[in-house]
Amino acid sequence: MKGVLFDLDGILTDTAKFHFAAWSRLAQEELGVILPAEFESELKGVSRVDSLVRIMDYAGIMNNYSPAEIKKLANKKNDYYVKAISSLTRADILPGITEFLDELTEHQVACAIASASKNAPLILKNLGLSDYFAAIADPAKVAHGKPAPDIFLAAADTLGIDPKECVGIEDAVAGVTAIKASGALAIGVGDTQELKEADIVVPTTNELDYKLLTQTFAEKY
Ligand code: G16
Ligand code: MG
Repeated sequence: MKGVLFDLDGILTDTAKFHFAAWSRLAQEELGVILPAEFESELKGVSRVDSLVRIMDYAGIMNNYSPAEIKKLANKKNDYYVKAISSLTRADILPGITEFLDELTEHQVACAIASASKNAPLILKNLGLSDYFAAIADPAKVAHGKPAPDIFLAAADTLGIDPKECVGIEDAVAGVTAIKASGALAIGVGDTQELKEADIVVPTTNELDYKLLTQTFAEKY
């Protein structure tokens, strides 16, 4: 195992609540729609514009908006979201993550970010985690979002490591599918049943450690 490819939202910090709050505000103010709570998990790992398309689809108003209007609405949501994440600090890092990153650094395992979020650099900076990552794959440069493998392939490529020598870590079903399709080993964080496609699932980020990764890797290959 030479590299670890990290999803960001739901693995390093919990931004799903901020995404949901921003979408809820936009949906209510601009579209006159109240979003049901299920949307919080449904939009995990889904790109910004695709999230808006899903919301409009749900509201049955997809055909009422031009591509330019969709872009404008997506930008508005992002303004709300960026304002919310500006208050993130080290205290918002999920349990065990800093210790896990320290361990990986100690063992000279390269780390990269494979997130659908265009705000990943800003989030890492606010959490004080930027220095741990040798690369942040740019979601604007990949053709297909998760569950396609593109962002994980791009992250491994920026590290200069074969995806087969990498482990990917994800909390979303689409993300686990993307990791498996890239050829990397998949670690799921969350519900075992929901993330059953992963090579191994742990309930929380606190259970992530170097030994678990190397053991799972050794069992697999
Ligand atoms: C994240 C979130 C999604 C969000 C997407 C795009 O993906 O889980 O809810 O819509 O990024 O974010 P942004 O609007 O900031 O570009 P991931 O892959 O980090 O879980
Ligand atoms: Mg995620």
